[in-house]
Amino acid sequence: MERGEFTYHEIISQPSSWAAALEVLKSQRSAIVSVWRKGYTQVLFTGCGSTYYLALAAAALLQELTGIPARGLPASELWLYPHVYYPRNGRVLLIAVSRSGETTETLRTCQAFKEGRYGELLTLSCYPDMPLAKMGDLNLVLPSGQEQSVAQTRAFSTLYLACAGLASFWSGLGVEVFNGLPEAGEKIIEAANSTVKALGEDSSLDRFYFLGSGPRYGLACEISLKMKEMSLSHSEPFHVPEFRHGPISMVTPGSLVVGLLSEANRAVETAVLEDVRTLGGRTLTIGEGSADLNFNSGLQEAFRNVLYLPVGQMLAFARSLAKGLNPDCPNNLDTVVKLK
Ligand code: F1P
Repeated sequence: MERGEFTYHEIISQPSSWAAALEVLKSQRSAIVSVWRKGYTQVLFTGCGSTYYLALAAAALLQELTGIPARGLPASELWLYPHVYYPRNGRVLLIAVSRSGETTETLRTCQAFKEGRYGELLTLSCYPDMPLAKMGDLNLVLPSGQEQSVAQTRAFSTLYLACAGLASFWSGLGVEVFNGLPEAGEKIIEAANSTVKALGEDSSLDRFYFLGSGPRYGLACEISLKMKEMSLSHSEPFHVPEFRHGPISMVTPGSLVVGLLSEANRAVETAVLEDVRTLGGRTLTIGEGSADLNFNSGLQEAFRNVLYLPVGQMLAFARSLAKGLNPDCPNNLDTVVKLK
């Protein structure tokens, strides 16, 4: 078997996995809408590792679209410090996300949430027979996200897309906001291939920074995690303008700063990347319209965010192979973290 065979297949098959996820959303629409009718003072998304970063991205998107306060938190925080995070009054919607559906911290958080009667629990996972998929008031299962690799790629983007689907339903929209997304995914995977391969194989690069603001910050965190897990490289995520407030000191000719550009704040964000180039650092910009890698999707910003993911995953994958590693099996990491 080739190094990275599973991960490669999981990365390039994402668009069809997204199409399958959209079908699940369509079929569950009325159940999803009725969960929201109960009314919440606070929505909390939770998960561990990749799915924690997903929680950050999904919470930002949900609040942007619905106006209801939403936060993303690691499951361990909610499990160990519930009083720091649950409001004293009002009803909470907890949305627990897990590829495996069996990560201990996530399960313990959900159990304690139910026992504490804080509100409703919605779960999203990829395996119907795992414990998480039986715990919620509503359980959404996205089998197309299932994976053989340890590091999440297809699972992350598919579960994230499902969360974006919740946000679209709960803001009164339908799945048609995602029309053309799988096709746009195929296009960006094809268009980004040679650029990310060349950067991934460039041994003069020794540090990577991923910048994303608003609903893109959690995605920048996830891409940075891919770089660590798959390629054992120094990598950090930041909100875009935050990069100037200290991290910019680290810029050298061996730095690659990747900008997940927005539409509304494009000028502010590209100025940060210009500063990096002035200091001799390298940059790569991704977004709709003028960017090194242009999605050219025609989709609304809130519903095309998932397109940043394959580009970052492919960069990490190329770097991993170039370093002689196996992207399918990151060092010291298991597919699921189970505590005794
Ligand atoms: C999340 C997790 C991550 C880890 C790796 C494997 O599990 O364990 O913490 O970084 O990507 O997955 P899950 O609860 O989403 O299955």
